[in-house]
Amino acid sequence: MKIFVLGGDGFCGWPTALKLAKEGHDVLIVDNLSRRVIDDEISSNSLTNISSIEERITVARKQGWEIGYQKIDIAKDYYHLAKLVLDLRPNAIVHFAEQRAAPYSMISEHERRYTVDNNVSATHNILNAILDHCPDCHLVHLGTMGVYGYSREMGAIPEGYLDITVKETQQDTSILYPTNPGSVYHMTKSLDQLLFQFYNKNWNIKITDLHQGIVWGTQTEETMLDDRLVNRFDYDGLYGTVLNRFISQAATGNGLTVYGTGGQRRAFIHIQDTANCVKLAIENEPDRNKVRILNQVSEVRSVKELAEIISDKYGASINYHDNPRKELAENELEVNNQGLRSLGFNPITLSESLIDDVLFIADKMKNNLKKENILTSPKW
Ligand code: NAD
Ligand code: USQ
Repeated sequence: MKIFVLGGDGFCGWPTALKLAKEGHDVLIVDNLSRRVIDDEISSNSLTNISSIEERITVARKQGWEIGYQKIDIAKDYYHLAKLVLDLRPNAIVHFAEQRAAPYSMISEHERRYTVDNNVSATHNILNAILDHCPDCHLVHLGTMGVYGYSREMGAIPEGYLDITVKETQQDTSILYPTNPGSVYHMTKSLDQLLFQFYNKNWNIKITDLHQGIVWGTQTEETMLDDRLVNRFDYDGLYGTVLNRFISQAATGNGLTVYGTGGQRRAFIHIQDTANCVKLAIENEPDRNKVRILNQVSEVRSVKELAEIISDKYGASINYHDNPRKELAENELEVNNQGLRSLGFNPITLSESLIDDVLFIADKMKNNLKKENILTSPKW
C-alpha cells in the first residue's frame, strides 16, 4: 500500500514508518520538524542521539525499504498537503502530527493557542485533502485515552461509544463517550473526535481513531538495525512521559519523580506495539458507516506501582513531589482493548522489555541527561 505517515519524524511516527516500510509498504513521511525546534525552544534534548531526517531516510533506504520524506507544515500549508494527496493518492494516511505534550500545552497563552491552532488545523486540513482529492483513503489517527478522562464512573472504558438508555424516552442508544480532557492538549483530541464524526457522517470518510495510552520504551526491531535509526527519547518535565522518565531517572542515578500520591492509574503500551497496532489498523480497514474507535493500550498501572517496580529492580529512590497537575489524586481505571486484540494484537507487557530499556539508556545515553530539565512542568 501507499501510506503517508504524518509526524513520521517523531517518537511514535518514526518507528511506525520503519515498521510499515519493512513490511513492504511504500511510505512517505511528512513532517515540519517542529518537535526538533521545540527541543531548542525549551533547551531540552532527546536522550538518544537522533540523526537528521535526511540521514534517517538514507540509512532506512539502504535496508532496501521504500521510504521518502517531504517537509510540510500540515496545519499551515494546506495546498502543499492537498497537492501531495492529489498527486500520490495514498491508500492510507497515518496522522501523528500534533503537539502532544500536556504540560507544554499548559505553559502560557502562546503554547495553549499554538496547540489548539496546530492540532485542530492539522486534522481539519487532512480531512479536507482526503475529501477533495482521495475519498477512498483510510485515515488512521492517533488519539488518546485522555479524551475519556480516567475513571470507572461509567464502568470499564468502552471503545469510543457508550451504550445508554435515555431516561426520558427509555430508548437504548449509543453515544460518543462523553469527553473529559485534563489539559489543552487532551482537549484538542476531543475536538478532533468531533471533526471525525462530522466528516464521516456527511461524506462517509473512512476513519480509525486509535485512543492510545502512554507509550514507553525506545527501540523497536527496526530502529535497532543501525545506530543512525535510533528513536528519540524524551525525559524532561514537559515532553517526558512517566514511565520513560522513571527509566531515565533510574538509569542515571536520580530519584523517581512521583507526582502527588502516585495513585493515578493510566493505561500503557510499548513503542513496538504502537507500530504493530497501526499496521493492524491499516491492514484491516473499517467500513464507512461509523468512525471506528479502538483503544490502543496494553495494561493499566498506577504511577506508584511503576515507581515501586523500578525501585525494586534498580534500587532507585522514590521522591514524592507536589502534583503540578489538576487531576484526581487516585482513580480506578479499566479499559477495553478487544478491538485490536480481535485483529491479532498480542501486547508486550512491562516486565518483558523493561530491563532492556533501562540497560540501553544506562549504557549508552546517560551523559546526555540534563538534570535541570527533570522538574520543568508548569503548574495548572
Ligand atoms: P512527537 O512530538 O514525538 O511527534 C510528533 C511529530 O509531528 C513531530 O515529529 C512533529 O515535528 C510533527 N508535527 C507536529 N505538528 C506538525 C505539523 N503541523 N505539520 C507537520 N508535522 C508536525 O509525538 P509522539 O509521541 O510521536 O506522538 C505522536 C502522536 O501520538 C500524537 O498525536 C500524540 O498525541 C499521540 N500519542 C502519543 C503518546 C505518547 O505517549 N507519546 C500517547 C498517546 C497518543
Ligand atoms: N507523572 C508523575 N511523575 C512524572 C510525570 C508524570 O507522577 O514525572 C504522572 C502525571 O501526574 C500523570 C501520569 O503520570 O498522572 C501520566 O503523565 P504523563 O506525562 O506520562 O502522560 P500524559 O500527560 O497523560 O500524556 C502522555 C502523552 C500524550 C498522550 C497521553 C496518553 O504525552 O501525548 O496522549 O500520555 S494518556 O495519558 O493515556 O491520555
